[in-house]
Amino acid sequence: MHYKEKPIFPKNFLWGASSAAWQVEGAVNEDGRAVSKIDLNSQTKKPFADNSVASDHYHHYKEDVALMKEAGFTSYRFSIAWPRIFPDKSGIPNQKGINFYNNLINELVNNGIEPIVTLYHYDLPVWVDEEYDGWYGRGIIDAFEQYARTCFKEFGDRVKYWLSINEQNMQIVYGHWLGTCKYPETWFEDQWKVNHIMNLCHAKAVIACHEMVENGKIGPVPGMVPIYSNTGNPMDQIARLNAEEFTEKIWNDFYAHRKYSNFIKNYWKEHGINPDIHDGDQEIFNQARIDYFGINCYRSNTAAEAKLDEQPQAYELNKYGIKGQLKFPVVPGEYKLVYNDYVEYTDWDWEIDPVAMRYVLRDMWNLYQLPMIITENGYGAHEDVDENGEVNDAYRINFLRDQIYQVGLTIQDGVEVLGYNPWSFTDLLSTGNGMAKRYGLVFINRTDDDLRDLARIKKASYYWYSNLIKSNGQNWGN
Ligand code: BGP
Repeated sequence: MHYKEKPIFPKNFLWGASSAAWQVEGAVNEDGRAVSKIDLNSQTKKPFADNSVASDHYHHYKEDVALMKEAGFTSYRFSIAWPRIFPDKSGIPNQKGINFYNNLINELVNNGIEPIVTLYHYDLPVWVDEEYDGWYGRGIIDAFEQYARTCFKEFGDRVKYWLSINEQNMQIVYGHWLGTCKYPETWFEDQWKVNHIMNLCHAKAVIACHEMVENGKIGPVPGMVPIYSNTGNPMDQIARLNAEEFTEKIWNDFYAHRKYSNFIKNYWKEHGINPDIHDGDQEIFNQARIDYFGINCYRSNTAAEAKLDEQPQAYELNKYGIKGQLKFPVVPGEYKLVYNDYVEYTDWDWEIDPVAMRYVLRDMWNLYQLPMIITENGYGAHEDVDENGEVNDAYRINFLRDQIYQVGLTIQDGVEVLGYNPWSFTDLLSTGNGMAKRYGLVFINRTDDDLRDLARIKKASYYWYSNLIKSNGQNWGN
């Protein structure tokens, strides 16, 4: 639908930005924090980058919150590091870890910034991995519940917006890359057992939040990549639906309806997969009614038919930010992803597609009728300060302007969107590319190999975003 008037954002719209503990905090060995699996990954596996210092937010949090305040933020989405709260299996929480988050939360709240907190964003403590075989053993369910309950008890008086698990769908679909998969030879079947255990952890957190946090709201954070059909060919349409099911819809249907869909149950049957569902699991799911969805959305994908006799191709991510390196997957009989002639691509071959934002929000609303908060969206780029010590990221301003405008149009379409928190506030480590792929509104003066002085430098996009949000989405700039 076309509107004569420019979009109007609701009063109290949550304007902020987003981060995750392991990518921003650093201080991995400080104040009793234990080692997490993703530390080991980031410190040993190229092109991941060593997260020991990251953006050193652990030591700069006051300065960072002051910059948020100056920009006019009304929200900040971040994650708590499980290995800071429970560094070992003793069940005794680490007071120094709790103190850090108390300080951060107080700093935010005292500056009028609503904390939106993710419980789990990829930092699995090594002791959990060793004790319970990572996400493979049901022992993790109690450990996760204890961790979630501790967070609700310690922070629930001030934190009202909670998120359970970041991009569970991506942790399964890209299990090899994100470290969820421990035994590659059996992942085809194991992934559904692991997913079921993650679902139980999510559900336990949802139930505990409602029990313990007065006026608390909790939801999952799917990684959303809306999928278009490559052509009007009916088989491409079915491929589109298949791609959507296997990368996101299976998860979203589960969160919203609290039971497995016929689609996935039939798939398991067809492939002889037993996801190891125990008696009583469904009763737990029944109680886990979510309040909203966090939406991570950066890009779109385009699907086409993949015939049964086509050569399979695994997804190969673009590792170094040189265009053309990404290889889209081919799953014979289900779907393949293809390049889309109608959109531009970033250096990492991610589609630059603002309309995808409207598409995904409309689609999710039509399916589930639940409010949404955008918890990630952003533009990853190679960047450094120029000769004047500035970062003129005009491309990011264009990206954000177009994306936010589409959010506004979606609100005009009648969709309930509560906030916009792009990735990321400061530069931080990209999941796979360290500081080589920057997303921040604020530059962190370091590279992967040189820590420089870790100074915070506001990029052009910081000023632009600040003007927009201080006008509650009216001042779009030039
Ligand atoms: C999301 C993750 C984030 C973040 C972002 C950008 O999937 O939740 O942790 O890293 O993607 O991805 P990348 O850093 O690989 O560019």
